[in-house]
Amino acid sequence: MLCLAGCQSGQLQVVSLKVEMQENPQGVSTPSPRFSWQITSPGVDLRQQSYRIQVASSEEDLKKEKNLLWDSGIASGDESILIPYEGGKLSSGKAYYWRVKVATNQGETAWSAINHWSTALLDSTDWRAKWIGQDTMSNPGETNKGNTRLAARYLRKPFHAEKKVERAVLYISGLGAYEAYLNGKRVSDDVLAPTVSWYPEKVYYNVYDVTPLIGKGDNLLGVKLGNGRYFGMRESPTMIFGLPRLLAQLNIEYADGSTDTIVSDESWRVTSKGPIVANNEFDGEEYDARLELPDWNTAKYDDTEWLQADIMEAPGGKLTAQPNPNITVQDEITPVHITRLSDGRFILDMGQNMVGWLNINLKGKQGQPVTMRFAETLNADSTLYTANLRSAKVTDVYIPAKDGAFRWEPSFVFHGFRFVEIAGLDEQPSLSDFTGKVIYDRMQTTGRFETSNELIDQLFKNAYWGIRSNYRGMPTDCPQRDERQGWLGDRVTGCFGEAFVFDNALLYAKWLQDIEDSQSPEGDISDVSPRYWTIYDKDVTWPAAYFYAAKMLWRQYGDMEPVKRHYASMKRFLEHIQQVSMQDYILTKDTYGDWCMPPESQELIHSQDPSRKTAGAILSTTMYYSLLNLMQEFAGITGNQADIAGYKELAAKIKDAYNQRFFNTDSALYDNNTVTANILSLRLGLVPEGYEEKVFENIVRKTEVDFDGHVSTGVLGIQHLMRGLTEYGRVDLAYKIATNETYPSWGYMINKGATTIWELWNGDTADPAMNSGNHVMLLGDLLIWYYEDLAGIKNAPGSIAYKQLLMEPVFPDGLSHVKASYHSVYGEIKSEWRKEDGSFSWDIVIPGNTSAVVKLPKSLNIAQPEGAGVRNVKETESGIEIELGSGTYRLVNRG
Ligand code: RAM
Repeated sequence: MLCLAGCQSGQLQVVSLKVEMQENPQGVSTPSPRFSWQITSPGVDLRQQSYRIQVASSEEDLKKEKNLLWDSGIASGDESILIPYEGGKLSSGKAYYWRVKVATNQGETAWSAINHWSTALLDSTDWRAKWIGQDTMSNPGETNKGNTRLAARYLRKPFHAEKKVERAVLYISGLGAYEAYLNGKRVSDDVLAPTVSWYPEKVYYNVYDVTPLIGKGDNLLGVKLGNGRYFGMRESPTMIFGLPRLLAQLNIEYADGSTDTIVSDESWRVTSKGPIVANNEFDGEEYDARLELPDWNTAKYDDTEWLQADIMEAPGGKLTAQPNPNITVQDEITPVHITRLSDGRFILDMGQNMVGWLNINLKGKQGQPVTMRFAETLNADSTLYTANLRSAKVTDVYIPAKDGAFRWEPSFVFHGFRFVEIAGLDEQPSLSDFTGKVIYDRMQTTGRFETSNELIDQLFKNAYWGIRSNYRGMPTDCPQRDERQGWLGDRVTGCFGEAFVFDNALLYAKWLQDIEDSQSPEGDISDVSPRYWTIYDKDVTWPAAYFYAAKMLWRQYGDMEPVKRHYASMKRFLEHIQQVSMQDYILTKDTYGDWCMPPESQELIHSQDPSRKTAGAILSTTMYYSLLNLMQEFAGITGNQADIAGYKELAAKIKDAYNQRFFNTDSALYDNNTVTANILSLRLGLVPEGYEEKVFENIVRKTEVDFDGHVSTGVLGIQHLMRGLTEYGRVDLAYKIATNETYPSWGYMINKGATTIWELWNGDTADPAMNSGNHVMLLGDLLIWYYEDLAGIKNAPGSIAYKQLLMEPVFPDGLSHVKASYHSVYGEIKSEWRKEDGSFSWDIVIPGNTSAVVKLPKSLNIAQPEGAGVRNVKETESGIEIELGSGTYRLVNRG
């Protein structure tokens, strides 16, 4: 029986209002920002029939419906996400207010709460500030050679505000990273701002409403400047663009209508003789409290000892309002254990591999450095294991100015660590003296996942920590060693899985811009973008992330802009690769192979056994083929229909040539019959019709016989393994792989103490030269499988952003309970099933203004549902198919 309960609580209303996917954002630069909302209702099968949006430049005007900049009028239809503004031209640097109401099949809502956004500086002439800094390295040991070293810069500017302030907005960029203060108070809790970029092409600035921070009379704008990626960590291969620099403009509007502008220029004062004597993302931060500049960021400080600020050259890239949120402290954890080593040092165990820093509250001795070194694991003798950090020193130093208690945390560095070695303490500290600050881009956690299987749950937790560990204005490969780069290959398919757990829309949209900004004039994509390591290899499998992530943003969030914005650049890449890397319709260039597949010996990083390795041409040709298919879709949605035929034709020729070359029709084997070769051919659509089952049988045989039910793929094959096995009917094998505890498997990592995901299947035994404990690339399609297959939360064919769900869970033997939720752009989707002793129940929640087709197999003997919300029920050969409107439902089997 289908029981209907009240769905979302409360009355019919519009909630979760967003502009450009953010709540009340500051500094929006697009001329037609897009509005989104969700609708909740106590009733089921809620459908929006029309909406009406109003925009004004003040709340009063909006309430009185006076001087409206836009009144959409009653716009019929069920669209409720990313509706573009179509009103009068928006002015630069202004605040705007908006509200929306909708009509539904259950009545009309009241006007929503009033929300707002502000525009960025839309014309370059709005900027009057100059780039400033200190153009010399004036402290001992400072260098831009080798491992760089440089002290933080402190900059300040006093100003007066005699009149009542109506609105004050700070527009600011500081490269590599800044912290801004007004009258001693931080202007926001963002850290390591602004977001990273390819500086020669793009420089991001942030916008903060600082009205409440301005006082009557004397005021002080102060900024601390760190090195970040601008004064990079190494001379090579990471880059150094130049000494840190600041651009700041404070626009003040007074109540009497007059205005004032405070800009960075040569009237500012600067010093690099402050307490942060060194800050290097790889090596750590050194803080000498004896050099503190008390009250430097307030009006009362005397800066006569400071220097006049130098005018610095602009960094070159286009000054652009940052479209994505900054990094913030997103979580805090306390350590679980502390050990004293025989030499008096302490080892702190955070209980979790995390990324961020340690806030310490300790007792020190004047001038005696307290040194903290960070690492992911320990040696057998309980000392830190640092071999896998390569040249990264990952060490923070605090030098107390006096005897006694102090509290400190760094400003311009972060570390990837679980363990901290602390030296320089005379007293045993306690666990509560330490707080681990977990940092990543400000974003909502959108997914929860629990099952009856502990390992499946732990693996989800490891994935969750791994993903949040590697978001820092770009998705990075790792957070701990001297690398930390935006490697494309690691995210090709992973980005879809990540999007179930985190709202990563703005992060990925921004990263696609980094990728385009890093493109070579010929059209090649750098395997690392922003290209702090420039790698133009004319290959395919890593650049594929550019296309796949654009598709993810469209499918998962309904955001078509990235596809539109980058279509021309994607096309250029494909044409370039066709010219330089295609021979007889085979893509010949591949750099990394099926990277990090489990090697034959546990000490190896990469396999040397030809029978395990997949030929590069197989990887690049299958992936290129899939990009041509994606481009056909992209061409369709961007109005480039004329391109479709060309892509189709090329794809067909590639498919033919590929099968001629690599497919053996007698045995249905691809090349040397690796799981990766077969599964990519199958899942990416290259297998000749009629051979699919046979190719699949090879995958199963290889996995079961040669690898004893274990994974045999690297980063490429793993992108399709779990879904591929499930799609062709072997969910039991997929489940076995997901729950294996012996090598190679995710469970093996967990048994060896991993709290994140390793770079290598054999991360405990392999050479430390390339052996991070916190990578996400081996997750492949695991999280997609969790959500789409185990929980059955999936876009219906052709549906975008879960407007129409296809809910069809799979039920591997051994799993009796799954409880999953996902916050889609329309609202929270839930799926919780239980299958025990012949009884079955499934609780699902379908958000307002969406619908679902749910499918369950005949074997479950589901009771025919009825009632409101049930739009249609079909008994089919294979089971039952029910079409449901929004609401909360419970499906059970016939008793
Ligand atoms: C490693 C990186 C990354 C991978 C490249 C090819 O150095 O950590 O994960 O994409 O190599």
